Amino acid sequence: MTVIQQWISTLIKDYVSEYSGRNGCKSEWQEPLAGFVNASDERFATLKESVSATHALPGDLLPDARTVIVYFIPFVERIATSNVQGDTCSYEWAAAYIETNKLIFDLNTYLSGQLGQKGYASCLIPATHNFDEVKLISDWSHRHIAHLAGLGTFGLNNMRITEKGCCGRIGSLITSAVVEPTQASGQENCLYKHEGLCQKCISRCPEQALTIEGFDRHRCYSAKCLENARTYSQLGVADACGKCLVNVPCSWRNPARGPVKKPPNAIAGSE
Ligand code: B12
Ligand code: SF4
Ligand code: SF4
Repeated sequence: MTVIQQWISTLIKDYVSEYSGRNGCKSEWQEPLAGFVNASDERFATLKESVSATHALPGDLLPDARTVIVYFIPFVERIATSNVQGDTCSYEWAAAYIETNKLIFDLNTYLSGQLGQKGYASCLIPATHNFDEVKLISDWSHRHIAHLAGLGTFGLNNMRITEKGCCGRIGSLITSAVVEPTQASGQENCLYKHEGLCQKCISRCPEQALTIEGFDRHRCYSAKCLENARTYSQLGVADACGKCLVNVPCSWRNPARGPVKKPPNAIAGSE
């Protein structure tokens, strides 16, 4: 890791580790992962085809853009475990959705301030709700930015599966600071894409919005996310679900790395 990569990664880790408990925030997170992509990387142009013709380039949002910082903030396991049972998303998952969106906004504001003290400009991007409500597509896809930075790989459940799994949220920030880009490992992390196995995410979807043939984003949104938003309206806009992320092999780790080694005193068959 270079000095500036290390500096930014540490700012992100320290900020996230100290966030829980502030202003009544009850959610907790594991240590985040960060990646970097050169703002003039030619692959940004491909997002106008793979995401939408109106997908922004970094320079559209920050004229002096040099780097896009992207990070993945994993939830602690209890938040995902709470969302395993039933078809309605758990209270903890809904609250973590809202609190992590706020965390991403606050973290980006903090990073922008730290970069500003060194003379660099930044452009803040929200975690979500920056999408077209008819097409359900955003002009800034954090997942695709993570793809360009080599942070995780796309799973069958559409999530970025990182070395710390997929149960968490992604944020990004454009800056005029020059930071060396990070690279993909070259390995598929999803067991289905890696070796044609698993498909557990598909069987967990209560609405059959996620199938082996594809993903029906409108069904996911109207049948589940908006229903959950109504259930938890007292929390804010919790248009979330996440059943296809929890209790699956990629929830917490990169499953393509092989089975988890049991500690020496583990009881056989206790999993
Ligand atoms: C609009 C939106 C939605 C819509 C539509 C989702 C969709 N898949 O299109 C709705 C409301 C339905 C939704 C639902 C959910 N969302 Co949402 N959503 C977004 C939002 C705002 C924009 C996504 C977008 O524009 N997608 C555009 C389409 C075209 O791209 P895509 O969805 O990523 O699909 C692509 C991949 O599948 C890709 N792909 C597959 N394999 C490969 C391989 C390669 C090599 C490449 C290049 C691409 C690729 O191809 C598709 C087209 O390009 C982002 C935040 C943001 N601004 O980025 C969050 C976001 C994607 N959502 C997120 C989450 C967690 C969810 C939910 C679990 C809800 C929840 N929080 O409980 C569900 C999951 C549904 C699912 N299984 O996909 C997270 C994902 C985190 C992660 N680990 O990856 C994001 C990034 C929010 C965040 N800040 O963390 N979401
Ligand atoms: S549950 Fe299995 S098939 Fe689905 S995304 Fe995770 S590893 Fe891939
Ligand atoms: S978020 Fe819920 S409704 Fe949407 S695809 Fe996943 S399990 Fe299905």
